[in-house]
Amino acid sequence: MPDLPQFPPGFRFGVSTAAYQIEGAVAEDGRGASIWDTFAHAPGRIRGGDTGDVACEHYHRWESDLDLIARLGAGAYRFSVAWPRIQPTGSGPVNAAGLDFYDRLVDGLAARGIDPLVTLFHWDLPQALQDEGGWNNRDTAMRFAEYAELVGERLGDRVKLWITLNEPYIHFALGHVQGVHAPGLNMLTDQLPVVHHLLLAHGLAVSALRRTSSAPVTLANNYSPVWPASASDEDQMAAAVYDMVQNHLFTDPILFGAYPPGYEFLTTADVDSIIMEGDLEVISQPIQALGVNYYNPSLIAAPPPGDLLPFARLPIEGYPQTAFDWPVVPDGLRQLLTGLKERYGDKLPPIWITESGCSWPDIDDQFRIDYIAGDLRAVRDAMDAGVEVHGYCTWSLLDNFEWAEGYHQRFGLVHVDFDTQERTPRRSFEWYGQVCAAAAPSPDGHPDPTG
Ligand code: GCO
Repeated sequence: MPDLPQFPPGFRFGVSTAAYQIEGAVAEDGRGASIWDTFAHAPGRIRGGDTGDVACEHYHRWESDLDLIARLGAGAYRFSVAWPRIQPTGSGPVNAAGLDFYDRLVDGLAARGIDPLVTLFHWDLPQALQDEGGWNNRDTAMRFAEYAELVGERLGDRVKLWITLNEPYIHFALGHVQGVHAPGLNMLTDQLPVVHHLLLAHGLAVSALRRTSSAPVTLANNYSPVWPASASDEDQMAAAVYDMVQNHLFTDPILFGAYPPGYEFLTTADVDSIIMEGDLEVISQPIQALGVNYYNPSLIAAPPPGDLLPFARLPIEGYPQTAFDWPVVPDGLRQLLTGLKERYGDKLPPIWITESGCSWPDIDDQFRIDYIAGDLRAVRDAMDAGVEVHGYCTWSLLDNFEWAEGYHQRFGLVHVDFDTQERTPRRSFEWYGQVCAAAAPSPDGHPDPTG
């Protein structure tokens, strides 16, 4: 039995994936192109020239993959719906075959006693909407609400938790400023419309899901405790700016109904030409949980002279490193959870850890076992300090398409041979199965994800 602290009755253990990273079948059953199809096929964008065209062939192997989750004994499975399967051009009539796939998936989970946690947007925006400006265009938020309504109407009676957006900060920063993710833009000024329209899309989707489902709604941000490189004013200022953009920009408007101080640098225009009357009321509708994706802290210094960004990220030395060269700092998860509690107080809803995991290639992966155990202990420490946490989903069930790294980073409890599609459970799979088995059911026997 894993040497781990006890979690309260009803606490859920699960696994996370995302559509473009595992499904493949990118041109089947009416699916339209997404910005990730376009980006991955652009020369030089993805390590090794990899694409998500085939990935883990989950679209055709979903039943045996759900059997793997059931073998784990996981209580929850977080996956994402590919918008281009539901509406190939991001608007207009439903593509029935696409929605039918997720209908079967949700029924398959129910048949195995696994709660579906559904992410509506895990970065695969329909390319046709990007051609109209993407998130820089306010209309995209309206299209997202229509998409959310269609999915809510079909799946809303069985979904146990909705996640509107996955990591809007990462999608904004890496996709629209650094250009290393889709849509591959380098917007160095006037980024506020992208930020605001993502948040507005979240708010409009909350309204749509309220109309079509009784399940709780959240969104998942990638949070990172920010460590200033020194006590100098310059490093402290840079760290404060980074903390604002990564940790507060996509959370304050939702939980406080206001942007964090200092956000104005994201535009040269009058903010009232972007933030319309009533928008913040839509964005700040109550959510019933907050999704937290955690990987590591951020060590921040003032940028070198002439650098375009107002901060510089430094490597964190002195900690074990994953195969992705990310530092392993489990206490960073405790720091960020207690930090969220300190900042948001009684406005902070219960937390779901929607992602936590590491890139590690070995089948005999004690490294991954130790990683997950460390994060679980950090979660327990935060709960003992008063933070309400209702579940933990590790990233990921399967090795999969790791964005700009292609298939060179392996995050799965299960190894995937991408030449044969053979799945091989790692040692961490068996270990995590024991963690799931130790989960105490809630008094009513079938715990609600929000507890
Ligand atoms: C993210 C995404 C996942 C990644 C995982 C490892 O957090 O970037 O949600 O799709 O694959 O986090 O980077």
